Amino acid sequence: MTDFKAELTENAQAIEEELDHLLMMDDRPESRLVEAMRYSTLGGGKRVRPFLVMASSQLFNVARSCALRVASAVEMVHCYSLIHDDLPAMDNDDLRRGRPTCHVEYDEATAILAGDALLTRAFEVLGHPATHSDPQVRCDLVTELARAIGVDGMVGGQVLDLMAEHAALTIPEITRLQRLKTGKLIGFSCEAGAILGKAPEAARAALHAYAHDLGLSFQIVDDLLDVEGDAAEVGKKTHKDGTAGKATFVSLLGIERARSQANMLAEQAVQHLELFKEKADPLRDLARFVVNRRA
Ligand code: GRG
Repeated sequence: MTDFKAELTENAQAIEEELDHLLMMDDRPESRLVEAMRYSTLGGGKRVRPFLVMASSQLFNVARSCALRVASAVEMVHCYSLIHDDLPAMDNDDLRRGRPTCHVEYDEATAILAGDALLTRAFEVLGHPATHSDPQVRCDLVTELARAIGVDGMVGGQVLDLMAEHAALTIPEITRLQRLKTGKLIGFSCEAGAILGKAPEAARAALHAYAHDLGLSFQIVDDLLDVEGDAAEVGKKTHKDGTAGKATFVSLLGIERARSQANMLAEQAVQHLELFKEKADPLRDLARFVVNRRA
């Protein structure tokens, strides 16, 4: 696992450089907006989703420069979702990645616009010829990402999450909510390599199945960290779900069963990778990292 942590850090460094380049700031009247976009995107986060894009791309020998652009676009979308999720109208959080949230550091209007601009920049990056020489591949990337993060994906999941504050959800309902809210973007990250590499359908289906289990495992661990974690270590406010009276995997299953479910899902995720032999080792390590993480 120590070697894997080094690999994750190395990958995060490469993503940081690419994001720094893609979010370049020059001197113009709207620079404060770019500064807020950079504030919320650079210098933090585990970069799990970009790692998934890079690792899935390696399975199909995709050019590193292309994979880095897609990985960075995914991270921009993730950071947009964090900025908007932290706003007073949503979770009203003041701590993210160990620092003041975007609307606290800047102001609410700037935070809304920084999120909007990160989202649109992500699609601009995917549509650029440097991302892939084949326009059909670029079109597929754009369509699949849009599908993953719109009403049938992340934003739809967020709406269900807001509604959950006033409803007692069951396990199947929470599972569906989380599959949309976090699972779909994780799914796109895993399948991005197959899209870039024009992989056979069976390979893409295996990655889809891996992501399906990994995404849920990731979310259960997030719920566990909310209960067991310490804000200084996790980098965001903890004990939020209990305070809000929100039904989560942990509140419904209890800590022990939630943990064993997360472990079981991570191992199940790994089993979908057999087709790729040892080339998928980074994806296997990532699944094990996800269940053992402390932040
Ligand atoms: C507001 C459009 C909109 C969407 C919000 C994904 C999401 C939907 C909100 C993010 C807030 C949140 C706590 C989501 C649960 C998913 C999750 C565990 C996010 C944190 O992801 P990590 O752990 O964070 O990968 P880092 O900081 O490491 O990138």
